[in-house]
Order: sequence, then C-alpha cells, then structure tokens
Amino acid sequence: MAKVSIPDEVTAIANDIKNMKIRGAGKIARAAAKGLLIAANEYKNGMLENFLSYMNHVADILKNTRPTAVSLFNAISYVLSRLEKSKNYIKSVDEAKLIVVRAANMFIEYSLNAVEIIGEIGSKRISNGDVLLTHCNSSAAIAIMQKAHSQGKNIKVYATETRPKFQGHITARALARAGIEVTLIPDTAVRLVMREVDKVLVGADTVAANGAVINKIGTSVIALAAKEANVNFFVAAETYKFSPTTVIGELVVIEERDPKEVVPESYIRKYSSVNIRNPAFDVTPPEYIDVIITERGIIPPQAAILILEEEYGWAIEDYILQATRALESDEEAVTTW
Ligand code: RUB
Repeated sequence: MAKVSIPDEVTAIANDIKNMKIRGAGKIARAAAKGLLIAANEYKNGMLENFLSYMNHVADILKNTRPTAVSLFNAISYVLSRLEKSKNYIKSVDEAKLIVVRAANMFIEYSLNAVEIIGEIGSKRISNGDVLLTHCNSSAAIAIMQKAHSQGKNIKVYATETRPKFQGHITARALARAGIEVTLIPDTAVRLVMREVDKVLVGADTVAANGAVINKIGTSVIALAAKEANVNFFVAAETYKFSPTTVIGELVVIEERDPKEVVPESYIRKYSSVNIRNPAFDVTPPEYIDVIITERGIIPPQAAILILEEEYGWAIEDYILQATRALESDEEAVTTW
C-alpha cells in the first residue's frame, strides 16, 4: 500500500493517550474509537482495497500508546471486527467508512451507558453511613459513589493521592464538587485509616480470565490491607475491560513509565546512581476481591470467565485456533529439525 498519512487529529489523540492527557481505561477506549471514526471520515481519494490496511495502520498507532488497559484493544477490535466481517459485501469506500463510523459511535454510546448502569447497580451495595476508600481516578467507581449520594445516602470517602501522578486529587475534587464528604490521604496512610473503612471501591484497567484485576499501582496493597481488616473490596469494571487473550494464558503487560514521573527532571541528575522504577499498574488476585460490578450485573471474580465467554466467545475461538496453529507449526519445526 502506498504510504497514507494519518490525520493530525488522530495523531493528537494517540499522543494524548500516551502522555496521559487522556487517561483512565474507559476514556482511553472511547478516545480510541473516536480516533478510528475520525480516520475513516478523513480517508480521501483512497481505493476500497486499501481502506482496511489503512484502518489497521491507524489501529496500530492507537494500540501503541499504552499497553495495559485492555479496554483500548477491545474498543479497537469492536470497531474493526465489524469492518472485517463485512469486507466481502462492501462495494464502496463510503459504505466501509459508514461501518466504522457507526461501530465507533455504538461503542462510545455503549461505554457511556455502561458507566451509568454500573453507577446504578453498584449504588445498591452502598449503605447509608458507609465510609469508603478509593484509589486513583475511576469514572466507574465515581459513578457508584455519586449515585449513592444522589439517593440520599450519607457517605464519606477516603481518596488516596495516588503517587506518582496524583490522579487521586482529580477524584477528591470531583467527589467534593458532587457534595460528597471526601478526605485526601497519602497512599501510605491506607493501612492506618482502614479500621474506619466499610468498603474499598476501585476501578479496573483489565480483568483477567481468573478474576485477577489489574489497576493503578498500589491497588493490590490496598486489597491486602482490606483483607487484613476484613473490609469488603469492590471493583467497578465495564465488560470491555475483560481480557479475552488471558483465556489462552496470555499475561497482561504492566506498563513501566518514565522515571521522571517519580523524580522530577530538575532533580534527576542528583539521582544518577540510583535506579528508579515506575510501574504504572499492579495485579490484585481474585482471592482479595469480593465482587466485580459490571453493567451486566455483579459477579464474583471467579465468574470473569463467564463474562468473557458471553462477550468475547467469537474472539476467543479465533485466539485458540491461532494458538493451536502456532503450536502445530512449532511442533512441525521441531520434528523437521
Ligand atoms: C487509571 C486507573 C483507573 C482505571 C479505571 O490509570 O488505574 O482506576 O483506568 O478507570 P491511569 P475508569 O491514570 O494510569 O490511566 O473507571 O475511569 O475506566
């Protein structure tokens, strides 16, 4: 295919995801869908034969931004699988563009609706007088707290600062704006305040087939402290945060970000002989999670596989087929050798 340029607006979306101007797994997914929509609309004077590879190229640029949140990959495959499935029937570029635009809009609408439904369903698990603790900045978790508050439940929330990028400050301000009593604490104060907490409520970047939840770094330590104190640990996650590739045993990649987010650039020279690591996410095992609140209902983490089968059965079959073929060709290579 001749080199096709990507619209500036799409490049800007990819950059914003990478440098975290757009962040949070749900927002990232919606931004990726919007990127595909813009790219389709901007495809000019191209041949239909090239449209699919152009869209795959745009998808690769968007996928190459942040590796952990599976919502990004699921949003892209939601849109592109619809194009792929209808490619033998499409007769013009305009028809192909329409499929992408419709699918992207459908995903965005589904996603916004899912967060609202999670708010509704999750609020039923919050009682009047509850003290909650949340980590990082999750729209799904915030939707639950806001809904519970709007139902007249008197709740108090501890919000962790969430080093090193301090997304907890965004959460604290959003909750305060909504009229909820919120206390901002350093991440290191979690175990101390846990004795006052009734429920921990966090979001998710990825839910694995075994029910493990991948979320902002520090989440798993909070889960440990909650378990120790016998405090319920709730996760709010839309179904497009469930990872189909984990069904065939793929591991979730944990993003490691620039050390300058831990030690600011102006100080970094003083640390030239210090190793600095900045992992952005960690894994909370299913044993530490009481429930996952999805737009399809509340499930124990061990039922994650059922959501995956229902939502991604078609994709999983493809992955299994691909994995079997890869295995067979490996075996063939070994025997030939
Ligand atoms: C954000 C984060 C959030 C989840 C869920 O990490 O870990 O808890 O993405 O958010 P980062 P939401 O700031 O590194 O993107 O519920 O809004 O999808």
